[in-house]
Amino acid sequence: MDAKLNIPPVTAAQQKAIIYIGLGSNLGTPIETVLIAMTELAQLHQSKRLACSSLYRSAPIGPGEQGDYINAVVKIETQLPPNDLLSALQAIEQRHGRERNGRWTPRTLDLDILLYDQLQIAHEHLCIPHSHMLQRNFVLCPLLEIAGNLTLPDGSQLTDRVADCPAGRLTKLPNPTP
Ligand code: A4P
Ligand code: MG
Repeated sequence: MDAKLNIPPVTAAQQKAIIYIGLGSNLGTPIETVLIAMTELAQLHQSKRLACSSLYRSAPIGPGEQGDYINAVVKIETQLPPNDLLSALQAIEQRHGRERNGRWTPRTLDLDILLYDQLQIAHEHLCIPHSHMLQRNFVLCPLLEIAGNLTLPDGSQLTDRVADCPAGRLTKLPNPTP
């Protein structure tokens, strides 16, 4: 049992999981930040980056006046268990000067675990699949780009979820990603 999160170890140490990480930034230099974070995700311990989506510019969801977000999704094969993965992602966020000033406030970098194989976790500090992903086209569209035929842990098809997702201003950018 993981002492910090009280989550049972879902993968044996050597077992490989396919995971999807959502990246978001709307403070500082978001395009550069997301591109650098994609490189840093390629260097995660016991992991191999398999694919990066395009960058997307999206309308901000959150309180007050905020700049547009840059969003993307990265596919990774990892042997890190979910709690270690979360810690590693938070360390990357911190290196990018992430400050936590309240829910959905502007941020230099947000890294969310969207999916971890077919795992479902509902814990105060770790919820997988990520709580709001099915309502967000800035998550589902980049995910569809790199995982077209994906079946979600609830048995639904990603393509159906994209069709049902509320519309929101979203533009795919021409910038090349790694
Ligand atoms: N946490 C729980 N589950 C996860 C998970 N699957 N992945 C916990 C990562 N973290 C997870 O996160 C708060 C806590 O969530 C963490 O301590 C972790 O234990 P946070 O990054 O400090 O705060 P937050 O991101 O403001 O909260 P939340 O509710 O995760 O927000 P979201 O859902 O990440 O939304 N608009 C656009 N256009 N694009 C965006 O990317 N992002 C947000 C943030 C709001 N509006 C946006 C975007
Ligand atoms: Mg978050």
